[in-house]
Amino acid sequence: MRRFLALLLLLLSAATPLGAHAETGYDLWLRYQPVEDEWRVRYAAATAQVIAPSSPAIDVAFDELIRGLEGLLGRAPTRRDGAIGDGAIVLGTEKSPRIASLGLPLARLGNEGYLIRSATIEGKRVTVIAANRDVGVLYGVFRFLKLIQTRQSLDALDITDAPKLQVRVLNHWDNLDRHVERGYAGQSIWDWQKLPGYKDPRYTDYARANASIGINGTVLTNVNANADVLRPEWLEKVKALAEVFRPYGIKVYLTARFSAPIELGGLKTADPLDPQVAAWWKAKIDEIYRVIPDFGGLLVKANSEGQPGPNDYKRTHADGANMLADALAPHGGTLMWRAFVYAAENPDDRHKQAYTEFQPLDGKFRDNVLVQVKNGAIDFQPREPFHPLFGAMPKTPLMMEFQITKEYLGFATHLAYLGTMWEEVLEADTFRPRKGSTVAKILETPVEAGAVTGMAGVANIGSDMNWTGSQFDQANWYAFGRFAWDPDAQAEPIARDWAAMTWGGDPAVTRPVVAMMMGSREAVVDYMTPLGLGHLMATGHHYGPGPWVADLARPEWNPAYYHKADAVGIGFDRTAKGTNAVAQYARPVAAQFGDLKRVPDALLLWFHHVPWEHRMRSGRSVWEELVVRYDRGVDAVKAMESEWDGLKGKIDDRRWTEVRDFLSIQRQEAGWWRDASVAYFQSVSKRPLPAGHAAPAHDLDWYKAINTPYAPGNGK
Ligand code: GCW
Repeated sequence: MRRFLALLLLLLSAATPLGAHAETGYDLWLRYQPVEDEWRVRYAAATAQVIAPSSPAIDVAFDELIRGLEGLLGRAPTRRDGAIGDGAIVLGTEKSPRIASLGLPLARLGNEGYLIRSATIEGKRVTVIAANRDVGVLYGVFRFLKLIQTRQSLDALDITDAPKLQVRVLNHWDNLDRHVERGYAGQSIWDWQKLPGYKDPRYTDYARANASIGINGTVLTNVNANADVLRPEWLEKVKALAEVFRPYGIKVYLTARFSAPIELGGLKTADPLDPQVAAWWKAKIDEIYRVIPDFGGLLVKANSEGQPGPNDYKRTHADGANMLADALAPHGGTLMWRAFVYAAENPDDRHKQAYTEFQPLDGKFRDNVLVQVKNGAIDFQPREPFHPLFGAMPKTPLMMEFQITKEYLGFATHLAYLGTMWEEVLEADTFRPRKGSTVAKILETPVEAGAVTGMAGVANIGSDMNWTGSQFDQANWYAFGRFAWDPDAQAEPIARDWAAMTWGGDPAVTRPVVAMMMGSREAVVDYMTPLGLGHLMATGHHYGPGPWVADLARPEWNPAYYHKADAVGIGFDRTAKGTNAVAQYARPVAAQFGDLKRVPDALLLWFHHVPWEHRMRSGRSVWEELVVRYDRGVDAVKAMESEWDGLKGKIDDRRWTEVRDFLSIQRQEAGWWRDASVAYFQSVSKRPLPAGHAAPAHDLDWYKAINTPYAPGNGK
């Protein structure tokens, strides 16, 4: 009986909100599993103590510290105020006299930075986590817990950190019916039907996860959504979410459909220069701020892929953005205006259209506008060169838009760590205005003192138990937060942190996990779009290969538009002999990309059309190299599979099995991409496969006949 009771107790004690889902992945990187005995001894002194006056952010920081210590160390002695104890982890701001008396260099930490320092207060050895604002203390607590999660020493700590960008937001492409455009992790986590009455505890865990990586804003709705979220009854729902997120330093933002004055306001026009239109928006925005006083602002997709916008009235993007920005400005709100535009009527290379349209508007946007630019000029492909707008609008705040959800990198099942892709873009040198002006530097450097900076990530979050559709896709959410905090960060240490927090501290596990992650994106590039190819996926849902597609209404929707393969050669000529898109880059960059001898292999076919016999650096022809790369990609997935097999028993069974099964799906789909692409390109090149490379399993028609109308995430 005793035994039974003990067992029951054990089971019950595991049934805490996060623990209940232990090892399904629900806990993300905040698992707080017990450290090994030797570390428990080393961390023995740690005691949570808060000396800051209670506030929503301080309270959640303290709760998190206790939760973390309890999980990691199996105990969490706590104190509130009173005498300082030995080993105390002291949380506070300058408002706490005992913190102020330490004379810490808090000033340069700004509103969100923090400091973690070993110190002595009242003769006791303590760890101070201090900040100017309460939210900084919360960020500091997460960083402190990470030290334990990644088994660092807690002695002689001297850490200061502050975000390099101000606006660090997720963009949810979530519609009000809970369909997530390009979502592969179930439905939207926003259960609008039950809001505002019921606030799912999951919203709190969402906020915790985001705060742990420094994300401070979330755009709740899809850039393609209708205007309904701006109706009063919906704003009440948004308010309920804002209340949950507020203690975690997270502001809510919404998308604004440009035609809302017509659809909601009954006006005849949405012309941004029409006074009635501006008045309607002003009233609407005032209304939003009455409901949500710290509302973050609006995000707009205009005149892109059928969305309404100022061009409909022969006005510029600046006219549209400024009208909304003016209404937001009195409330301190920010307007994010997307530069992802290309027009059906415009026959010019799609690569050039955003630059052509936006660059001349440099300096014409209000101060509270952030122009949101995708990392590349086409559309979140597995590899694209950096967008030529970075560095080309020195008077306009530009924010980065990355896509965390893997629309073009294998949906949820393919293991593809995007940290390496983002690092590649962020460290790219724009040479604007000079050498060393990396994309990261451009994002970080305000265009004038006090100007706004930011980064957005299209979320991969949904209602799936594991949040992101797969265990490894959590790493992409995590890495996005880290890069938004510090665009100069490196993918590998981020992967190491994530792996240790997510899979446990055993190096026999983390080493292979990190190795898999670091090579994973290149594997996807190889089996989908090697050598600078891009946009070769099937139509609509974008699931699987479709390089043969050439019959869609708009030219730039067709894969054939991008690869331009014919009997003679392959690739898109964007040099001066072709569309001259290279000229949109600074001269040294254009010179490199535009020169067949200097362009990196990885971008060859992005910028050049070459004959099939073109010699690569490897000595192979481009045709042979293509096949070699496709096979290399498939082989890399097989290698990941065997690496993962070796981890059986070293990690919990449920997550291990899920990853194993996903890798097997990935291997099959990588093979599908390889075979279909090789079959197609061979039908065009009419060349034999290089020796040692197998013929596709089926003929081309077989691949063309594959039809998957219910693949998830399609737009509506
Ligand atoms: O990548 C494309 C997607 C669309 C998306 C669009 C955009 C939200 O296929 O689903 O729409 O980009 O970024 O606006």
